[in-house]
Amino acid sequence: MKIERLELRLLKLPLVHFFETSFGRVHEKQFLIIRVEEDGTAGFGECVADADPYYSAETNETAWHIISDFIAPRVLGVGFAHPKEIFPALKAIRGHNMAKAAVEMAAWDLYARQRGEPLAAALGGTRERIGSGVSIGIQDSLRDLASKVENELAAGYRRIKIKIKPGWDIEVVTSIRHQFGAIPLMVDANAAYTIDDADHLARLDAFDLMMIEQPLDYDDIADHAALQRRLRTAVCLDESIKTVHAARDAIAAGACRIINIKPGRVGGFAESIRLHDLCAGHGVPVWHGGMLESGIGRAANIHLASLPNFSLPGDIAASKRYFDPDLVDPPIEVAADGTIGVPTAPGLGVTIREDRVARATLRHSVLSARAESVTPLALSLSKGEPAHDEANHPNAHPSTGSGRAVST
Ligand code: OSB
Ligand code: MG
Repeated sequence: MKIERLELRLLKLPLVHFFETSFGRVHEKQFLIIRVEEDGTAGFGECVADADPYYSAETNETAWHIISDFIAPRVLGVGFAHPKEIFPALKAIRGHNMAKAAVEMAAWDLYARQRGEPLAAALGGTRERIGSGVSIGIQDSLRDLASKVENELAAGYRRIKIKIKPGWDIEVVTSIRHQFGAIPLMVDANAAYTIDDADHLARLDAFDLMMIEQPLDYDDIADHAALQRRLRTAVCLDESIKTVHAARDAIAAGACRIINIKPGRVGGFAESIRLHDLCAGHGVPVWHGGMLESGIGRAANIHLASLPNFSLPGDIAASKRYFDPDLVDPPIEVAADGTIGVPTAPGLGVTIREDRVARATLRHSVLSARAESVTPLALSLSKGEPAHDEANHPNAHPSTGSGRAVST
């Protein structure tokens, strides 16, 4: 596989419903879509960075910069026998896992399409359907929350996750348990507490939750270990697991009993598979997280979640909860039994509606490795001078780490 052309787009889509976590409320989603191409076949990847650095340090702007200036020059025109070679080829770039993942996952899609097989087959997936859960944001009232929970249970979802924060926690869980009984229920705090809240969080033990996700700070393994010793409820880590090493350390420290895998957070599919296998080897169940992805990222998540140790329902829900219309045809749907079928067509296995992608685009840039498209501007590049791409972004300045990427 040799990527000849890499296209970046910044998109904006309104959310069907606002989504609120402990770090704020969002009404729309801005995100990057990466398209890679070889011999007329394209692969797509969605970047899960946000407009702001709240869930993670990365943003759309940092991802745009890192992909244009550092990742593209290391993949364009380079022969890879397999997409798992891409993450190691980016080792010189520290961090920026979401930027790396967007390109790496697009390359996996391209690879699978070239082989004519679904992404799940390339990744080593073993199930035909995945269990689906929902993540319900913080609401304006307990009544609003109850009506959402009721709708999602009626739709068949296999577990309900509710977002909590100080002031929206014990009372909320009490009321949901009271109204809905023994439903599969968990909470996600997005790092809103400190170890000083351990007594308070221990009150959640009374409610038989499946787990409490990321209660403490995003880089704090030691305090999560102290908290897990204190709780009967399983701790699940999300934000803290940015690398396979972090997972190894968290498991060794007893900081969690469950891990949430988001390929964007760990640098792509190859690292996700390593993380999945590490957890399987330690008897730690995993589930697939979500980042309010469009159908492009959502389809990718479904393929990954078909691997065997994804034994708990994940945050991969139907398109219509997020975007109307979504960017893919058919939209992602959940069956009455709370499962989603893994697409069987090549690659992501969904049709990307490039018309809708184009309509949602705020900014667009194309980088190319093809010698025949070298223009006078691009020629100056090979002499090591700064280049410009076709971005209408004043700060866009894709240079050529290796002198390989040239603008078309
Ligand atoms: O913590 O899992 C999270 C969304 C954005 C950022 C972080 C998280 C989430 C979700 C939503 O919980 C999951 C989804 O439905 O995509
Ligand atoms: Mg989370």
